[in-house]
Formats: sequence, C-alpha cells, structure tokens
Amino acid sequence: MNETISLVIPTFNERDNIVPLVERLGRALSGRSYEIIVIDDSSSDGTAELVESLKGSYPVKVIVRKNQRGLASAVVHGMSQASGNIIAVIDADLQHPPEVIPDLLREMERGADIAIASRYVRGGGCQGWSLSRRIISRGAIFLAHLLLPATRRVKDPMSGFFMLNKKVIAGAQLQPTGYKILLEILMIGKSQNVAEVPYTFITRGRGESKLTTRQQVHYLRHLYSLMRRTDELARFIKFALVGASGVGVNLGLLWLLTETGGLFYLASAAIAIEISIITNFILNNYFTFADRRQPGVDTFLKRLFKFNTVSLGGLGINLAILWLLTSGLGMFYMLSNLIGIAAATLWNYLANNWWTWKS
Ligand SMILES: Nc1nc2c(ncn2[C@@H]2O[C@H](COP(=O)(O)OP(=O)(O)OP(=O)(O)O)[C@@H](O)[C@H]2O)c(=O)[nH]1
Ligand SMILES: [Mg+2]
Repeated sequence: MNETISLVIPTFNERDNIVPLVERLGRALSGRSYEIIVIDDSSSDGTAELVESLKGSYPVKVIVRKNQRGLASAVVHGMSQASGNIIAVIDADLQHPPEVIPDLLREMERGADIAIASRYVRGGGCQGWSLSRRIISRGAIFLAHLLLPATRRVKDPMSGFFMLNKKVIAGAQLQPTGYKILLEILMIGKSQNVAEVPYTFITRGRGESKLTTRQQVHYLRHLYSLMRRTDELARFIKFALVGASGVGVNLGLLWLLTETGGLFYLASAAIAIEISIITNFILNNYFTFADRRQPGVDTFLKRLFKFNTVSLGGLGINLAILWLLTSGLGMFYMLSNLIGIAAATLWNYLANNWWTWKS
C-alpha cells in the first residue's frame, strides 16, 4: 500500500517543536508518499512562518486560521484539506513520538479503519504525569465508557494521536468542540475495525500547554452532547419511563392482591415488587435496549437474573438514602425518598447498561 498519508498537525505557539517534529516525521515516513498539513491558529511566536520556510525540503503546507481557536475544530479543518485517503493526526509538541506512525500504518494495512496510538494498552504509558493528571485522565475515560457504550471497545478514546481512513468521516456531522476529537469521530463517524498500538506520551519539553481546567470541564458538555446526538440520552429517558410504568404495576398489584385477593399486605408487596421487576425487564429488553437484544432463552433468563440483582441493589440504595437523609439529617421522609429513588434509578440505569445489556 503506497497511498498518500495526510498528516494533520494542529499548532498554537509551537515554534520550538515544529521543526524537529517535521524532521522526525520525514525520517519515520521516508520512502512513503505523504503530505503535512499544519493548522495554525495565528500563533504569535512565528510557528506558521517557520513551517513556510520548510517548504523547500518537506511536503508541508500551513493553513493559518484568523479568528478561530480550538484544537478539535483545527483538526477537522485540517482533515478536510487532506488529499490522501489515510489521515494521521499528531500533536506538534513532540509528546507524540512520530516513530509510532509506521505501527499505526501497519494496523491500517491489516484492515483497521481507525488506528489509535494508545497510552492504555500493554506497552503504553504516560511519562512524568502527576497523580492528579492520571486520575483525571482515567476518570474521563471511565465516564466515556459508562455513558457512551460505543467507546467501550477502545482503551484510549481520548488519544490525540491516531490514524483513520477518510471514509470513516465521509458525510459525518462532526461537531468539533474542545479537545477530544477522536471521541467525536468514534461516536459519530462510521468505523468497523478499531485497532490500538501502544505508545508513551512524553513530557512536553518546550512551549506551553494549552490544556486548561476549562477544557476539562468542557469535556463534560461534550459527553452530554454526544449522548444526545447518539440517542444514549433517549435511552435513559426510555429507561426512566419504563421505571415509572413499573411503579404503576407495583401499586396496582399491591392494591389488587390485598383488597380483592385477600393477601396480607406484605405478601402482596413482595409479589408486586417481583412482578414489576419482571415487567420492567421485558419492556427494557424490547424497548430501551432493543438494539442490544440477543436471541435465545438462555440469554433472556441470564439477563433477567442480572436485572433482578441490579434492582435489588437499587432497592438497597433507595432504602439506605431514605434512612440516612431522614434519620441522619432530619429531612422530611417523602423528600428523602424522592432523592433515594433518583439515586436508585441512576444506579439501575448505569449498572444495567454496563452489565445486563452489555454491548
Ligand atoms: N490550531 C490549534 N492548535 C491547538 C490549539 N490548542 C492546542 N493546540 C495544539 O494541539 C496540540 C495539543 O495541545 P497541548 O496544549 O499540548 O495539549 P495536551 O498535549 O493535551 O497537554 P500537555 O500534556 O499539557 O501538553 C499541540 O500541538 C498544540 O499546539 C488551538 O486552539 N488551535
Ligand atoms: Mg501537549
């Protein structure tokens, strides 16, 4: 395969890094057909001019954006200018070793449509990260895995260093905001086969980081936006509606069994709870998680068992919160119970999404 590889490099004040990066890219890709597209958001340190001066020696071009800032949008802009079918995205600050690119290419040649340089597969890592940055990075990935099930196939969906086939994003309505462009591509693009290769994220040697706390908070908004655009939010609303129908079934049966069936109210309650769990399960199986349904009585029963277990956990959470808030904090018990129900619903949703209807 000797397709042209389009390397997209976002820059903002990377004067000290861009030349050594282009030189190392040239060595890593020698013998291959490639182009380098630098997207510079009007750096004030002369980054764009430096890239221009490399034109005689390397296949580089630089696009200077005047009134725009933003890593993800810069990358999308760069990708739209790619003439090759294979696009690689790499930071300018040498934290992404260009020597990994041949490994990414190998995965593409084996049939991957996205190949990710990953910090979180065996052999990968982060150099010199503080404990807090490690925790934030892992936490961000955990949240993505929790709320966006389609990312679970990838260990490092936050990587800024990856390669993809252009057709993955052809026609995709990308809404590039913030820093996490790969996450957007994984969720909105069309990829079948995603591979990860290990690399070590090196400490930044020169220049300044542009990653701010504001960017990290912005990430949460991006997650929410992706949940909305990929129907994961709709799934949660369906789950909550099914839960509400279960309350109806539960109360109705409790009344019926006690009043007309003549059962002791605690016995009716136990039966009513179990039956409402079963009706909730059936509705969720055919409605909320219809896209993850699998044939076979075996799976059905296994999932019903898991759903029951999760519901029991939810009941425990509901009661624990009711007790803590009422007896511990003196809150009115109806209000405590409402908070308990909200917490249990969240637990039920996340645990069932993660475990019962594992995608
Ligand atoms: N065009 C453009 N590039 C940007 C922008 N913000 C960051 N970049 C570039 O994107 C890459 C990653 O940004 P960094 O600030 O290094 O972020 P990071 O690597 O996640 O964080 P550090 O480990 O702290 O460096 C670098 O090449 C930056 O120059 C921007 O607003 N526009
Ligand atoms: Mg960096």
